[in-house]
Formats: sequence, structure tokens, C-alpha cells
Amino acid sequence: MAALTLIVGSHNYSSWSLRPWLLMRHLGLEFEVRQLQLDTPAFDAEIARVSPTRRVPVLVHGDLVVWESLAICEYASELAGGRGLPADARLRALARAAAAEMHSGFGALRAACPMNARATGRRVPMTPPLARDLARIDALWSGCRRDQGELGPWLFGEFSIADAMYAPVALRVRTYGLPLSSLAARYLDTMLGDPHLAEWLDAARRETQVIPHEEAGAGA
Ligand SMILES: N[C@@H](CCC(=O)N[C@@H](CS)C(=O)NCC(=O)O)C(=O)O
Repeated sequence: MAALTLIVGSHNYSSWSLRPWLLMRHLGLEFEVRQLQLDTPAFDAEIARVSPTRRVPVLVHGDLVVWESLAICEYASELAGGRGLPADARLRALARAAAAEMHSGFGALRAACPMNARATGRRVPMTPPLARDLARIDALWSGCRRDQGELGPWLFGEFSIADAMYAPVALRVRTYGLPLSSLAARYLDTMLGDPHLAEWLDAARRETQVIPHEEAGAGA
């Protein structure tokens, strides 16, 4: 198999990079990571050479270049023989719906609470749009726990693309102290206890880069 290279942004800030990276780690795929720190001259100089959208993440597999985090996750799942999605067709449809909902939605959460993996103790105002996004996330997480809890600790039992998509949301809940129901908080604990996520967090803590416009809720 040709070498797989995942090009990612800053560990601390690049939520879209975290998603396929975490899935690929869970799938046990061998891959190299190339990092382009966001918001730097090096990023601007390099990104157009590797990404048609000038964004990360990008997966390079031989002469194949896959952009868009969700497409990378789907391709990684295929490389792993379909792991990363539930074997059951109905659950697979629901996992894909949950993943797509994250990929295309939750604009208020993403705008108010940028991923800042290493930060804790941040606070932002709870506006109605943010509360609506959070309520929907809570309903999804707790519904999955209720319906699939006996299959395993993740949203659809085993770790899937859906979990990869919500990993940055879990980090946002932690950073900004967002409130969750007890059932949804159980899923949060599973995610925050994940050893692969801990590896990404360690890398984020070692980074010294600070992007001021991504630093929300400090001193609030
Ligand atoms: N829809 C894209 C979003 C990718 C994206 O916005 N990536 C950000 C980093 S998290 C980026 O590359 N930003 C650099 C820029 O816009 O200059 C995906 O799912 O991969």
C-alpha cells in the first residue's frame, strides 16, 4: 500500500484536522503526519501545493489527494475494511447522519467557542443560538447512550466516524464549561478519557503558537 500522509494544522486550534487523525488512530492505520501551523507564512506558502481548497486536513495516498475531513474519514474507514462505521445498515445510516450533521451544522457553537484544545476555564455568554446547538448535541449524545449504550461506550457502540466528528465538540465543552445532562456527560467522560485524544492534547500543549482571534472567553 502506498504511504498515507495526513496533513494537519495546529493541534491546539485545528478541529477539522483532529477528526480524521483521531479516527485513523482508532482504526490502527499506519500514517505519517505532516503539520502546517495555521495562520503562519509557512502555511500560506505550502498549502496551495497540497490542498485544492487551501485548507487542512488533506490526506495524500500515492497520487490520490483527498480534501474535506468527512471524505477523509470515509476513505480511511474503507482502507480499514469498513471499520469506523457500524456493521448494521440502520446504525450505519444513523452514524452517517450524526457525522454529516456535525460537518454541516452547529455554526453558533463553532463561532462562539473555537476549539482551543489546551485551554480550560474559558467562559462565553450563553446566547439563544448557542443554547440551541448545545441542546441538540445533548439530545444526540444522550439519545445514542440510551439506544446504543449496551453496544459499547461510543455513540454507536464502537468508535466510529461519528465519534471522530464530535471529538472537538467534547473539547469545547471542556474548555468553555458548557453544561450537559448526566447521560451526555457520560459520553463526554468517555471521549475525554480516550488515550488517542490524550496524545493529540499533549501535542497541543507542547505548541507555543497563540492565534489571538481563536482565543475566546479568557478573563470572562
Ligand atoms: N470543510 C473543511 C473545513 C476545513 C477547514 O476549515 N480547515 C481550517 C483549519 S481547522 C483551515 O484550513 N483554515 C485555514 C484557512 O482557512 O486559511 C473540512 O471539513 O475539512
